[in-house]
Amino acid sequence: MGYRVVIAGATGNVGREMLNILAERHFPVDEIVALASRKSMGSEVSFGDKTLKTKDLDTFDFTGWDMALFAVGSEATKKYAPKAAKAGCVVIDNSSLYRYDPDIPLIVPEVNADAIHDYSKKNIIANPNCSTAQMVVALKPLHDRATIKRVVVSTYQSVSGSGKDGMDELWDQTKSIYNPTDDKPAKKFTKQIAFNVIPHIDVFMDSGDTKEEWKMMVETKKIVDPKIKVTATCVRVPVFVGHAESINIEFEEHLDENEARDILREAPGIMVIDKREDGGYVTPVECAGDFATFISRIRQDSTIDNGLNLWCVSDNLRKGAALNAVQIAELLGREVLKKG
Ligand code: 2RA
Repeated sequence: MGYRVVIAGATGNVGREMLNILAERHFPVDEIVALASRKSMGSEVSFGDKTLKTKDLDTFDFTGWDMALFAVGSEATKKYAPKAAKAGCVVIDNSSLYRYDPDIPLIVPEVNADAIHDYSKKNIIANPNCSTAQMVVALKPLHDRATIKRVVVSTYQSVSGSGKDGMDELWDQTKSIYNPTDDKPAKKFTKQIAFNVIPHIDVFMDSGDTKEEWKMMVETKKIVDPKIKVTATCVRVPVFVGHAESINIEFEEHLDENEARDILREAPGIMVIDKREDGGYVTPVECAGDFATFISRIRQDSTIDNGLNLWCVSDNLRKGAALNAVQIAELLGREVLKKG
């Protein structure tokens, strides 16, 4: 016996990946339904070798459904997630709406799986921001060994993080560069993204940080350890899929780079590709479609006591969103609902 699963937002980048990954990982599904907004209702999405016709999220009755994976953005989540939760359907939400609610667990299964037992307070579980998810997978095993004091991270985030419109803008703008009569000015992004990088993701806050940078700081504290200090600079780059991060870590005690490499090699969800030679590292185009969080360029930071640098790359639609949500669903099934 399996689960009755709802995918809300099934026609978006993340919703489609949720369906792909549920099928790839043979999640025990008795029945699955794909929901979309009224304007996308009736469109077809794939679930393994099946085709699902999307139904209307607005009128859907969640009663009798075990879990609902939401990828609809904060506004629609606010309207429909409480309705699902009240009907007894556990919500796993990819938006940022509930991540900072003290009564709602924010989970990366490789890092804080035990938090799954807190789901029952509101029948909602939050999925972290994509740039946070891959980073905390790398931080956790190192924190357990040498206690992290401070993290300085610069991100190189692909356009798929901003949705299909962002991907279309990169594609169209790149083509127009070679065809000046077909000028494609910035719309989705604040400036040209083709052959350019933009140090601005989400909105600016009074501190001068962007909300994306704030999310990395706050979510790392909630998922790993509230004592860890994080400062981030989040940058949009002309890559379709795959976020990359340059991470500088300061520990309470010394951690040798070779021991760090061995720890990461053994850690869940991580693939270490780290050779000091041409091509001995991972780049975003190689991570797209993969489940792993890739770590390269592991090396001591000799400018501070107990410092380490590393390079972290992962598919932002997978570990950064859909895969993490499916892993939470697997955890919920294994530890709580116990069907399947
Ligand atoms: C981005 N992390 O990359 C944000 C939301 N997915 O745009």
